[in-house]
Amino acid sequence: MPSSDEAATDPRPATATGAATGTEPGRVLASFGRQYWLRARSRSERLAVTRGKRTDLCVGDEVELRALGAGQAVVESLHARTTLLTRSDAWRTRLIAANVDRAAVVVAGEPPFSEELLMRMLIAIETAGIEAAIVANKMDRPAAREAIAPRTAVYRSLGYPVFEVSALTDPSATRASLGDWLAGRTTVLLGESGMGKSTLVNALVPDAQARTNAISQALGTGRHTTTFSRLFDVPAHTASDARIVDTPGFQTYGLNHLSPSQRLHAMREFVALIGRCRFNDCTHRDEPDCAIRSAAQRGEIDGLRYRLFLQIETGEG
Ligand SMILES: Nc1nc2c(ncn2[C@@H]2O[C@H](COP(=O)(O)OP(=O)(O)O)[C@@H](O)[C@H]2O)c(=O)[nH]1
Ligand SMILES: [Mg+2]
Ligand SMILES: [Zn+2]
Repeated sequence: MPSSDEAATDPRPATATGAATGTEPGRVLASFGRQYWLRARSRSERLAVTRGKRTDLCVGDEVELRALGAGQAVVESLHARTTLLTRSDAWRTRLIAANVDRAAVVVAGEPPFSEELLMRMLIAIETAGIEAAIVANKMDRPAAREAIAPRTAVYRSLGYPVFEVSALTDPSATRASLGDWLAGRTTVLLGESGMGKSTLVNALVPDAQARTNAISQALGTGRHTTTFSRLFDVPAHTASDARIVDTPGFQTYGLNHLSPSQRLHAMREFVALIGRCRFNDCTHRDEPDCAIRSAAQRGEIDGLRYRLFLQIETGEG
């Protein structure tokens, strides 16, 4: 656990705050390398650096910060996280967002979305103990709508909330559709580029662009304007007590940080079949009496998800 090192060597109790120590709680609203944009409990926002070159903080993290004046601060310690969403390859794990309750994956029929990427994201989200939903965007386009309908039906039948919206052409209906689900939570938005994630963020958070510009300015001209994740408050008239985290569009989503068993258990329709194969070490490809393959062949579980799962397992080795 990378985050525990510093806390363990910190003599102050984790709950120490205020005048005695000169620190106050804050939240990471955006992160870029070793620099963080924080909001203190006093609601002032400032740029912060970490001690000891630590880079293991991410958007959503709760920290203790010490103001240094001139809009600067130093992060003294990291509070325990309720959740942590990550992605990984064979070499490293990247932090996406901390302390989020929910995740919405934005998909659309035009351009066609990658269902393998959607599955990878859902597997990571659910294994992290985060509630998932799917936002099907561009419903104003009949062709996009038709292309996506059979697939969203599968996810609805698996129990995922599916919100059908047109973020560009009907932002007010989009806000009405998502408002209740967002209320009282912190939600991270994920999706491939081109699906309409920025359009959706702008529909939910009208000052998102202005706030992003302010952060870019604090960092120095034009840096990273579209490549960092940001946490925004959703206006109360759209959803009360709601926050969303916008993320850059991912073209890949590695699951190397999960075990094969974790990936298998995140396939909702597989769960009732696990342990029913003839062989304990069944890979669910071509072994005789594989309960999962048989269910796919009989049409009891979705064939495409079954095939894409095998493809994901091949990729993850
Ligand atoms: N027809 C239609 N186009 C949309 C909608 N939402 C976004 N788009 C368009 O899709 C393209 C990609 O949108 P953008 O928000 O930049 O996607 P991102 O890469 O996921 O952030 C842009 O040309 C948008 O105008 C929608 O609801 N309907
Ligand atoms: Mg975008
Ligand atoms: Zn099997």
